[in-house]
Amino acid sequence: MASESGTISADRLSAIRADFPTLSATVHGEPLVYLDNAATSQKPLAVIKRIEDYYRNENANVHRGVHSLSQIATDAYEGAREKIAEFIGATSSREVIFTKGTTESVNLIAATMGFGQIKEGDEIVVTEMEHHSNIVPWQLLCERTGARLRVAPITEEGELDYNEFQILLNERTRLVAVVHVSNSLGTINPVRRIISDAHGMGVPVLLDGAQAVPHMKVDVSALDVDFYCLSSHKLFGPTGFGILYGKEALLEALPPWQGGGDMIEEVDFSGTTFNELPHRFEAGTPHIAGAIGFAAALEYVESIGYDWIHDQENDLLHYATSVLSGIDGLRIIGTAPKKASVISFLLGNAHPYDVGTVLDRMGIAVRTGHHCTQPLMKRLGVPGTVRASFAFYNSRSEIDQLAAGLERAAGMLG
Ligand code: C6P
Repeated sequence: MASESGTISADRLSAIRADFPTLSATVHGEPLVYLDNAATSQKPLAVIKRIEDYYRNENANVHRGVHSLSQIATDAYEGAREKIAEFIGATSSREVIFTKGTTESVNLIAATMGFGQIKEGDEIVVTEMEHHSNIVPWQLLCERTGARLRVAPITEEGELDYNEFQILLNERTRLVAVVHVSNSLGTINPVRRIISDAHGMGVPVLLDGAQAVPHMKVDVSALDVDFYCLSSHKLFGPTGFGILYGKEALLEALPPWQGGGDMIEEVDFSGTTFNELPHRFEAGTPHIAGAIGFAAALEYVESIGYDWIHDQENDLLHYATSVLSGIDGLRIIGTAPKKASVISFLLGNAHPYDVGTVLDRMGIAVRTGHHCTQPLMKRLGVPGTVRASFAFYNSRSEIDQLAAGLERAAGMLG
């Protein structure tokens, strides 16, 4: 059994783990070993309590009421937007659109660009390692407009083939839409270079940051990225809430998306005028508790610090890579030199689902299957993988338990 060594302080780790009630759960009578953080992260008490406090004491609709409670809710909700804008380095909270998550953020851009900005013959560049959320909205847009989806290939190791990516950029390219960190492989893409090369051709860049923000500090202004999409629930906040960041001028140039309350300035049967940013893209009663809970999650992450998160996860990634590589017949899928703390693998000829089921009986939660990246699985010639994804609250001893579970699964399934 490994001690919590390296950069990890055992005391700090156990204090942090105590912040997450679900980590004390049992599954099939065994202590939970939660290694499915890329699917969704666990929530700290600070977030749970903030949401409870909102519903107990501040619950009212926002932007609508003259009454005090509505103003309290509105202040908390718009205060959350300020917090989120500051956290991601946006120059103004007008650039922070609230959505249901990364999927809706990408769909918002794909749908609105389709009203005039993308035409027949235009091209959108993605990569082979995209999540379905960053493929299907562009396919729908291409079907609607006659534009073409171009796909930059990856190497066997799971890195972007940069030469091929550059070749795809041309005078027809209207947008580059790339995943910042691959959910299936952990690959960290060279997004600064991608943005600089795309901008050199006058092409805006959308980054799918769903798997980046849990692991690293992202500053959208420093990156000079045009659109950035993320989900609260992967960053220790509530589900059903996320962000579309967009440069103000680019958002201003897009038409409204969904129609309804809050996104309008004035409605008349002769025509409607629209609200200003960011509300123009936020029709209907929003996920108020989602925004407030997410702001609490960001404050929690700041209290831990991305430096510590990075050191801890780096330690876990390297430790797990070394321990899992020692298991007979285990093959790691995705070996890019720059990776976040995600390890996909196959165990001999065992089906990933069977491996996941055996691990679950031991209380170990991993994800199995195609991870919503079917084209990537086809490219790599695998039916799916087993994926262990680590957060800063995981420990080396949990990786030892995973390894022991895999040895047992190998014996049972092999
Ligand atoms: N990936 C996973 O287990 P939503 O569902 O909208 O919050 O996020 C979608 C999404 C988009 N891009 C990437 C890179 C993602 O990883 C995800 C969600 C989860 O890998 C669930 S499929």
